[in-house]
Amino acid sequence: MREDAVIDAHALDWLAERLRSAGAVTAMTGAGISAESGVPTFRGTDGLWRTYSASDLATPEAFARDPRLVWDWYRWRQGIIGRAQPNPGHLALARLQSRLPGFRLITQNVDGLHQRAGCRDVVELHGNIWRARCARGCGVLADQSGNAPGAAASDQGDRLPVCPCGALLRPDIVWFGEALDRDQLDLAVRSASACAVFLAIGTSALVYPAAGLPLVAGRAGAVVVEVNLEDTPLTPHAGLVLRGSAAEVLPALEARL
Ligand code: BV8
Ligand code: ZN
Repeated sequence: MREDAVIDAHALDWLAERLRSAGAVTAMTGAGISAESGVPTFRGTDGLWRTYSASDLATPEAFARDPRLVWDWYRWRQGIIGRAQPNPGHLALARLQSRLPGFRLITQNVDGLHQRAGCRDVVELHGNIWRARCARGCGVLADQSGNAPGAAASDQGDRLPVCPCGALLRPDIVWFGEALDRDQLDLAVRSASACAVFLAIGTSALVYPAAGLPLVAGRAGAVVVEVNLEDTPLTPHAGLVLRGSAAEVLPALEARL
């Protein structure tokens, strides 16, 4: 059944029935789910990539060239994200996870808002802004939550964070041209290939390999559902398109479960 209705009750009832009978359900989110928490998206009107260039800030080359510029940008984003609250979209996904045994949540977001909404075992494809790791790769991981607004001022001041091995620490984030964490990617591909329903929520479906996951699910026979304010390259491949904001559509869906 293909429905391009704007959040029509019939489509939500149909989907709720599919979720109830599905053994495994996988949801993947992008920046759109955090937009209503005040976290800028990447490609939206106030999107990060409109103001800043990804190649200047989110690549290993950019960090090698100017680590202070990169850290200043991530600390600015930590400021915004630290003041943000999970919204009804994040909270509805946490409730879906508690009500659907085979539910798996995958995110491209680095903001940690799903975990703050109560979601467990979130597959973070692109890392997390509240973690840093050794830029030389000695394996050290460092908690950055001290940078959150209101957190006890970390003794770091605006010095660049340094690893005990003497190298710089870098944000524990997957930058363009960098491989995703093998285990996280495997888990995501396995969940996509084994689910009966795949929900693609608030993503422009442009960045790979994440954008390939709904297609993996569709090829494996899952119903692919897109929740977005607008069309994306994924729209033609979706079995159901719910045109609306994540903070409205997801609570309405969960309420019908
Ligand atoms: C790699 C961390 C190789 C940084 C990020 C195949 C084809 C073409 C290109 C490639 C390919 N394979 C690889 C590439 C290159 C590249 C890529 O995909 N480039 C794109 C731009 C073409 N991929 C990579 O570089 C990946 N690495 O391939 O490595 C390799 C392999 C092995 C060994 C060595 C190397 C790494 C990609 C990860 C990069 N890091 N994030 C940071 O955050 O600082 S990606 C970053 O951008 C996000 O994490 C996210 O993934 C992406 C942004 O997309 P969205 O989240 O979808 O956000 P966007 O703003 O675009 O869209 C928001 C959507 O929400 C919109 O549709 C909007 O309508 C909607 N919306 C808005 N409000 C709402 C809403 N919807 C609902 N409700 C609302 N309220
Ligand atoms: Zn180190």
